[in-house]
Amino acid sequence: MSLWERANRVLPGGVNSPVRAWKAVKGRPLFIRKAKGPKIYDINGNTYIDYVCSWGPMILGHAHPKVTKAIKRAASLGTSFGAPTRLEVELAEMIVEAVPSIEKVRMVNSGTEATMSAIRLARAYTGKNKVIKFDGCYHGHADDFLVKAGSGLATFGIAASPGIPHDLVKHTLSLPYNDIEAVEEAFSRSGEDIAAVIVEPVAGNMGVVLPKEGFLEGLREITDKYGAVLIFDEVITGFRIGWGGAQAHYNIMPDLTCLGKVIGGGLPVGAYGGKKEIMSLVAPEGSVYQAGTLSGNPLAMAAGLQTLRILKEEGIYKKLEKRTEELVDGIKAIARDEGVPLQINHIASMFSIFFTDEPVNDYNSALKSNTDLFIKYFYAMLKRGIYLAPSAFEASFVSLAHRKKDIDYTLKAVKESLKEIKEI
Ligand code: HOZ
Repeated sequence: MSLWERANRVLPGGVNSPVRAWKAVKGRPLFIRKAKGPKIYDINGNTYIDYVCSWGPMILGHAHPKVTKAIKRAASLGTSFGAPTRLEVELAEMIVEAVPSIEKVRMVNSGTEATMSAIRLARAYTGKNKVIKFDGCYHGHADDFLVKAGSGLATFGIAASPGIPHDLVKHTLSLPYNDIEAVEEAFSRSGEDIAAVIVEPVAGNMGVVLPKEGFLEGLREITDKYGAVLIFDEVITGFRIGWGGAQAHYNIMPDLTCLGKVIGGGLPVGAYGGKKEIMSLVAPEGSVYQAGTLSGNPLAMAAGLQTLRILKEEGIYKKLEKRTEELVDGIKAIARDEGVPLQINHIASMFSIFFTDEPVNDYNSALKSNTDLFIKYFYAMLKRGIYLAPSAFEASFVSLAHRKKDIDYTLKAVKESLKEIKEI
């Protein structure tokens, strides 16, 4: 019996997270044996240049020697104590120093925990109930957010997950991304009961979609006007699009920020933080309850801390951006030469290709892209040793371990793949 068959007998859909099952590309996932630098190796002896990067965390590349050493050292001292450690304080200090709007932070174990805790906190702080999110944004799998969500739900065309009480989801309003008039209108109708607006400041779960000029500014103004909490979900963008995340890049300060991925250096982690005034409501300083046996886990803290120490070095983000630009510009030029209409949305070291000739600014325009062509491209690239996310609605990530030769090799594969899919 194959490993995939065995997996399907004991794991729902054979996986522990839906997008991994390759349903959107109508295939079977690779089983990964190991990864090093920019490459992953499957159990059948194939090697790929990896642009999934574990869906974002591996910004330094896989198995970075310094991060591995930090994890080994932490593990040799014990893997979990359920008590305070120096490492968690140091990582929190680093986050507070880097992310401009965060004064206090609480470590959790995943992005989902971070966003669900941030919403509870926003409701407690404002005494209001409703939450505005945006179509195609994904904030983890807590009940409040699974309405017109991105990532796996976009991939599988699930509008909303069953199992969520209507009484709860009636408090979630999902509006079109980049549509500030829709937000104004929602506030003028129900502003007295809107606790929070949660947004990916750069959307990364319907593919990459950038905020239009004025959108994030508008959110800040409207939430200020109505006394609602503005939450930036920077689980993907935090320490990815720059040292201070999207908020530093766009210079818009949210009240609360959710983090994950990069701050754990490849280990399970999440965090939420923000203004002292709001964060002081979190137990035990305040009465908003949230807890976790493994929160602040020493291995995750050690990996995160070492990752951030490297990212803080002068010129690191510039280097990463330059490498990504080489790739993105190269793909654009090849697509032009080959006459394949596509859009590339790109910021720093994350990007997405949409097979469409229309700009992609929101969920609807993302859904209009040609997913059949994406599937062909996905397999054409895979055949040539390039591992992309198995969905048209996920971001690609470049790491510091991707060298010029990896980019050149990838561009050669893009050229051949675009030629090939044109002919099908
Ligand atoms: N929701 C993640 C991508 N946006 C997928 C995580 C995974 O399958 O590992």
